[in-house]
Amino acid sequence: MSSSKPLDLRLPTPGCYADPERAGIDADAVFDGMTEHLFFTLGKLAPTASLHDLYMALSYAVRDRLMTRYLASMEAIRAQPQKTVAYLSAEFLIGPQLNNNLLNLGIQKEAEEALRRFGIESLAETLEVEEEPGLGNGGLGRLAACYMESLATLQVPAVGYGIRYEFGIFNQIIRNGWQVEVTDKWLKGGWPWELPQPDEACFVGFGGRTESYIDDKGNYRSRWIPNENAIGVPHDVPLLGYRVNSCNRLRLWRADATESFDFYAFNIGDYYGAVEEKVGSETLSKVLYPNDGTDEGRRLRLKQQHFFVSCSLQDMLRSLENRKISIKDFPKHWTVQLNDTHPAIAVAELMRLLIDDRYLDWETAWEITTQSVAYTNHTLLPEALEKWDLGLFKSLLPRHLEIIYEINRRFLQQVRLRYPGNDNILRKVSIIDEEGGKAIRMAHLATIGAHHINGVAALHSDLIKRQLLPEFTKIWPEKFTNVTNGVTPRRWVALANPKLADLLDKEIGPSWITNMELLKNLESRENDSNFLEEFGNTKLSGKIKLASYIHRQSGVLVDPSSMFDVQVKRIHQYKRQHLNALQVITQYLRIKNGQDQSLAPRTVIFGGKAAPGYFMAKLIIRFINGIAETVNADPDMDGRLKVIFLADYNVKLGEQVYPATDLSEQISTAGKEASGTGNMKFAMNGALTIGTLDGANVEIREKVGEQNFFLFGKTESEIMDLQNANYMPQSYIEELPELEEALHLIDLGHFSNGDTELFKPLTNNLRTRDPFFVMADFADYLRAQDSVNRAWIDKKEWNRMSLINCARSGFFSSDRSIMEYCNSIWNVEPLPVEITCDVN
Ligand code: 26Q
Repeated sequence: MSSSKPLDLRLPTPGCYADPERAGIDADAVFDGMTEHLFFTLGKLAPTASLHDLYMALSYAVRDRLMTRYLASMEAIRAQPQKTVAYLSAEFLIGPQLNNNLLNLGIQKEAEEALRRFGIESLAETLEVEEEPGLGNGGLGRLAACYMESLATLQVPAVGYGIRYEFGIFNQIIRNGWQVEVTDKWLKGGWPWELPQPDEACFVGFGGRTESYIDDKGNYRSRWIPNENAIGVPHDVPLLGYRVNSCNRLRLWRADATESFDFYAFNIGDYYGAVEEKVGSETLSKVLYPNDGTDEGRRLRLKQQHFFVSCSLQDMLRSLENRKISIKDFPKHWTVQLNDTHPAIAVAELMRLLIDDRYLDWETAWEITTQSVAYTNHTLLPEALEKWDLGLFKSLLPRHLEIIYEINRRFLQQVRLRYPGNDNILRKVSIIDEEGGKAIRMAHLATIGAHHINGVAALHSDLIKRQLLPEFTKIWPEKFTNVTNGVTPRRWVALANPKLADLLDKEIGPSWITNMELLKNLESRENDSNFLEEFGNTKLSGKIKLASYIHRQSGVLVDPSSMFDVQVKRIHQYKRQHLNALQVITQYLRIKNGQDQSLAPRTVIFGGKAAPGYFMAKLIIRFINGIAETVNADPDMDGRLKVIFLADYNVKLGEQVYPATDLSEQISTAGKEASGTGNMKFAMNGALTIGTLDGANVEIREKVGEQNFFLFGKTESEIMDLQNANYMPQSYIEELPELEEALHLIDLGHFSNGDTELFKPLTNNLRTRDPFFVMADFADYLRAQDSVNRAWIDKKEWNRMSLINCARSGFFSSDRSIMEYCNSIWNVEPLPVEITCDVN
């Protein structure tokens, strides 16, 4: 400590959990905290500390300042008989933590000052060294993170439960235009934000058999004798709300080997056998499955799901037992949200824990389960709907299978009473899929076990009812609802776009950050040229920053005054990055043919990862890079067109991209994108959208107004009609010479150094099957892009539309989404946390 004051060593008193000195939030206190951590925690001397050391020291100092709030929040939950949200998700894509915590604590300036005293000029360069934990694939994982942030900000008690993958989503590098996957070693430099809690570890079983027995009271019971097990060790990440004391817990389970089972093997000298089992159970939390959208049905994935779900439910039950609360009151204390079907095994596991371990009868257990569990669906794509092969499931979870059979038997009985003689409906709603090899449909298990099922945008929720689960909707219309996704303005505006945030503070006052509807007040300035220019300048400064990043990464110079036209998201055929890429080729051809008078100068930017086994998606990345190479090397394109593929798109890069975007590409085939959340981040940051009537685009367009949105493409029902008729992409190609020419040029090898075979799988697919109707939407997409070009000419008008997009994006704050979940699904209330001692 540089301060000469003695440490205040008062013992913790109620409401005051620590030495207030150590929780001080002025620059002096932060500096002292850093000094202490450098020395005692990191074993470093200030003069020789690296930037990474300083990042660690600052992070530890900030973490200290979370602790009072975190422990007070945990204590408030323990002491109050109030409901807590348990958000179960296989993915939490929380992104970098330091700046978020500084913002929410309100000490960005103080931290910057403290760093200055160590000779570091800017906070930004320190933030740069933080590794983000890539514990998710994309939208679903990031949504979980936005929701946890809003829950804390709204002071709603919540625990996020998930897996602490040792290796998160792979890092993407681009080699010769192809994606190459590299292991994500996010823990290698030490990650200061987690608190391991080995004393709260839980046991989980796998495999083995079940048996019946008669208990002391003469009742027939079943029990599970697993033949393999693992220990889940909680690693807790404190998640602080914005300028509140509420600091919730993200509890991520790491799998450890158990030793007890192997003492026998060990004793008889089978040392390697014992170690093998240890290695086996440790692989459980090793790696995140990188395929979003396709269900691979892999054994280890099912093990991961059961592992984290079982640990989490045991943890919830234990919390009641510790507080001497009756298990029957579980639904009064916990509301369990399933983030897609990945944690849907919870329905069977909660039943098992209640019946086999706590000896409740079936009816009571079922009542508890169905009053606690709710399910969010995130996809309609048939290939993404989770199904587990029955044999595989039985070999891993034999007792759960028995329970699922019983759930199904009772459910089908009800359905039979309601629809006598209708075997067709029974087949359709059964949890067991009897077609082909028998399989367990996890969406059916979740739907039957949940009190609410919601989709993530109005259109999507409607399609769930009409197409995905129509029979269930008839049976339980009241269960089905919508909660349109949202994103947190703290990360996606305040952190990502400080220039815009400053302007908003100045113009409408700082309350927008927790009340995004206030952005509406910007509309009064829509005709104020000076203000529009100022607003436009925040965008320009975002573009200058991104341009410099692009230059550093790829050596390509892009012009910040050109239109930044951006599509960042997972690479998937339904998201149609190839539609965008083809459009770029037509723009290129127009320039080549001297027909570029009305074209706006554009920098077209792509970013996103492809699932490693998804050939077409990887070929699309290669295709974009092929186009980029040709276009960027052509002097005719100078000042007119540039194409960039940003490698390794992740949360951190997203924070650079959203503020720098003029045009947001949201061009999925109608009916395929459940919601999208990037679309919201773009709009909040003032980008205009070119998009289809899909997912939340529909609502974005409604809110921002149709004049301020570039709409194109077939509607969901038109797509259905095409699908049901005999869709022939060739007929659309023949009608459009520009499209024909673009495809022809690709086949000539123009974007592949003369290789005429490279992109054949792509062009053949588009010419013959075109499963996502790229050809059917192409002409209308070109038309919409032409109106984008026209709109770009009038900068003031563009800025006005941009302002309106930002001003009307308030609905897409995750605070609004979370309030809807609280009121219409969870029935939970905020629990403000008081801290009595002075943490200044
Ligand atoms: C399933 C089984 C086996 C292996 C992997 C998976 C798996 C993993 C991740 C399946 C799907 C995902 C992720 C899906 C996802 O991110 N969906 C997106 O969710 C967003 C939040 O609701 C929506 O905005 C997007 O529209 C939706 O695509």
